[in-house]
Amino acid sequence: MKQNHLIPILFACFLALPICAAEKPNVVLIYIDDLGYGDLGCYGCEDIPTPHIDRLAKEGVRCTASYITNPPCCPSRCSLIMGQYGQRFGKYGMSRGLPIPEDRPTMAKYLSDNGYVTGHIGKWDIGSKIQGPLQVGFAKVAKNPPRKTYRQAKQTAKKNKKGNNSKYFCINREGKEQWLTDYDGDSMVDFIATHKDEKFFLYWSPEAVHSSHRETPESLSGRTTAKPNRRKLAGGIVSVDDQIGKLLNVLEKHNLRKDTLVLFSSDNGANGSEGGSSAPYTGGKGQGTQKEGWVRVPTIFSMPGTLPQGKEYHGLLANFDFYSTIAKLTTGKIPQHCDGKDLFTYFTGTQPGDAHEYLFWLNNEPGDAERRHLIAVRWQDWRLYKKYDKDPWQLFDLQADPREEKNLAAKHPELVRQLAAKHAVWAKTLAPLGKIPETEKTDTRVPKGHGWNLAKRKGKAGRN
Ligand SMILES: [Ca+2]
Repeated sequence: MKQNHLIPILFACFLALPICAAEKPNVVLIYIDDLGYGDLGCYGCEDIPTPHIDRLAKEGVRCTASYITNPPCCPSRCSLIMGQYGQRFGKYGMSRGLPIPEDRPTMAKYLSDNGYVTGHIGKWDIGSKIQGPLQVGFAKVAKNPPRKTYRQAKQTAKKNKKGNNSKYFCINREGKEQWLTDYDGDSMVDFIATHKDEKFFLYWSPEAVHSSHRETPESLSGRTTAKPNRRKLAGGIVSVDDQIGKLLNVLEKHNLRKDTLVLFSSDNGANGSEGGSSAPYTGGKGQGTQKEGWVRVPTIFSMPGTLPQGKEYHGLLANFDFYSTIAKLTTGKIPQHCDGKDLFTYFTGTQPGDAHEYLFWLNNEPGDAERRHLIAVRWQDWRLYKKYDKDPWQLFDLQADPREEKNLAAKHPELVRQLAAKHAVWAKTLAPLGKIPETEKTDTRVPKGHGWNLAKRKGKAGRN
């Protein structure tokens, strides 16, 4: 019977799903600033509607143990773009201005060298002052639109000497005020419509939802049921969700949804001072930077037809896995310098268990804010951490105690010893603390205006 022959063929195809997919898919990487683990509908949030991000999860893989090993903004992004623990290139804390290495390709350069049109929209905060997006592998970057100017400093998002510029209202090409996140979404649509017939890699890393949200209009906040302490932030998250809606629309319009990996994540945990939530975990930005909520972030991979849909993946992974996963998907191989794994093999079940048996933290740069110091290990359900070298280790069972209220170090000394020993072995493989160059006068990071800035060298983005 023909039907009987068909079943094994279909089954074989299912097992080899990534191979059956488009040969060179597009990639849209979305990296939200300070978005907490508990602030999306698909992660249990009830007061902020996020239907489009929830749809990504429904049509993809929702990761429940996705980590930032190098918080906050700057180190997180450096680790992401290099596909490595930041300590592999001497980054042990914020260290803004520390160059990213040039002896190994950034994610953008790797994809550019493999025939991709590479574009960036939004906040950069990577590398030294002369390492802007156009210098490290992006072919085009959305210009930074002019911001609305307030007459009185007290109305601005930032009270500083530079003037009364808005953080979240820009002036668009038509001369009208527009919410910056919304403007970014239009830029995403423009990029995809322009490059729909090529293979593209788009990296959107908005200012959203970094503080301060004091300008958030009621037209956004009013769509939530959030309480006053998080109502402004909630409006900012609603706008992010709107842009995911635009993104899905433009992909569908050009029949690219199945040919495009959409990867959605956050650069570090929730900002408690804005009312951000790490639920069911505790901690986050500003206060609680030794706790789980500072480093565990929402992460969704969506690629219908290639990845399973509506799946939850509970294995340990980190943001440096994104590079390896994207490289494997687009080129079939992973650059040698990468610390990450091809997550698709775990999502599709080809590989069982955690993508990483252990994840490590060593964020103790002498010049960084001490409140962010963190030395830690994750293994299975366990979290071992301390703030300073001299401190005793604390051990928590995150499954039984997600709020980290019961230190079990005294109860499990052998486990503490084993995990600490693993950390010590890992730490020996790292580079020494990097030095930030003293003077670099040229700042090439964020061009001003509307439209796109292009890399100078035709056919080959970046400096080398
Ligand atoms: Ca951040």
